[in-house]
Amino acid sequence: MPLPASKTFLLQILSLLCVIFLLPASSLSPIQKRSLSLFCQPSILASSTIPPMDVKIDTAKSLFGSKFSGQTATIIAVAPGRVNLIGEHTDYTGGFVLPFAIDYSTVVMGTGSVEEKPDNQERTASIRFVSDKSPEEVESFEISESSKPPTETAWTTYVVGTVFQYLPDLKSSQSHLDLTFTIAGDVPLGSGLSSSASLEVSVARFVEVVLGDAAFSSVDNDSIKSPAKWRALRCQKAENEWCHSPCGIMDQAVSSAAKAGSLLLIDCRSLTFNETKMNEQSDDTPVLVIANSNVQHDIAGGEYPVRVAQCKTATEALRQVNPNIESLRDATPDDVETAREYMDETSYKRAKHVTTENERTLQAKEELERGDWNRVGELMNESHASMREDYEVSCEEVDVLVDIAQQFPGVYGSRLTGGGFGGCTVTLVAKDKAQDLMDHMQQEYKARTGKHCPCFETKPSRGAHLLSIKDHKPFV
Ligand code: GAF
Repeated sequence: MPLPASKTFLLQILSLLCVIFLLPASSLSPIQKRSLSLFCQPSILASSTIPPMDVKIDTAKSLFGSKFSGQTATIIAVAPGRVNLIGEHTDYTGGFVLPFAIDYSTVVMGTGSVEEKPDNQERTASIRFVSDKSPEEVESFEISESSKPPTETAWTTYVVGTVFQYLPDLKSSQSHLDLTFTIAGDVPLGSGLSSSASLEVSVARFVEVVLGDAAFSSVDNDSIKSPAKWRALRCQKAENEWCHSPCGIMDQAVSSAAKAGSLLLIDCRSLTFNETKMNEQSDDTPVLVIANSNVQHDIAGGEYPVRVAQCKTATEALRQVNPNIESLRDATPDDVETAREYMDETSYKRAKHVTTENERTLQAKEELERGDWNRVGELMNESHASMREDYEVSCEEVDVLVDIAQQFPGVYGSRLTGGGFGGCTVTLVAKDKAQDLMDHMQQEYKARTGKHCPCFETKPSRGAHLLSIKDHKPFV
């Protein structure tokens, strides 16, 4: 599904408008992100206050009314973006991560049905949708089980690739899935807060409602017990295979499975989730502040796939000292030292980051529950140093943000969050110092880089869920 030139031009104009009017564009593709940077340096991609859910719902509703006037929307599915507290670049080697969902999210509203078509030779789907980022454009796709991913990824590929994953659930080769929906989102684009996972997971949750009992019927019985896990796997597959992005499972897993008030320790090999609450017994429970460097991050291109490959090379070297090491998840920092003579310097540094980061992540979970904020902060600082020195996924602006935060009184720890090469930082700070910190970061960051850094305070929010079409309240 390559984009025609006229459409690409239109998308560039829309991307530019997103920047000008400060609208975060949660559902734009890496191609659109690149188009955007052709026009100008991204300035402000996130606002300091998170727009209320009602704004997204109203947008989705009025779009549905104007574009699909003959139909009635019956389903509202929501999926959030995420912040990772610690455990970075460990998911694609089966390690541990400790993210949480945030209030920035994507809403999918619409209707759908499953029909039997006697002439069908294979399972098929018709998908019609409109996004608030390109409200004039009704996107329309016909897919079947034999559809192939496009060579060039457009933002629509995240949607179509996700729907494709659900085709095997249709009862027979005569079955046809029909979907009509609108998308409204506010996860800031390219800021490392998982706008793409939020889009995929919200679409997935929507499709599951249309499929009803048939959802996940093609997987196995276990899927009924843990739909969140299978949803995450399917969304990751959509991103890996359809969008050519070799991401791990973290973003889709937390967007799919997070519980309000909890961080989620995810074992990315077994895909088991362990809810982790910050100890709230004492008055001194700190808060989490996110700061956006406004440097664009893009995991489909660039260095991310290089890191994935480097981890494989390091694993091969580690196998020479221990053949039982299947991935970096199986190795300890001591193993890495032992195998150092079989590795080049780059492989050594990558393996050192991943193995120490896994240990830091497990420890951070314990300390969060215990309420040892100083130790959590130290682990965050160590994690950032490791990402900067050994994994080399930070950048100058992010280092400046982290430096400003780490020096501020009341801050326990600060680090880059997400894929890196730009994006956001997460800072653990005393509650009564959070506002001062945000003011100080904005001022200092501007002085040191000339850039603006939108900041917001956040708390762990809930993962994918459905809202009632009547009163927009969540179904339990
Ligand atoms: C991106 C990827 F999508 C995740 O899978 C993860 O690897 C993260 O970068 C780094 O921890 O968000």
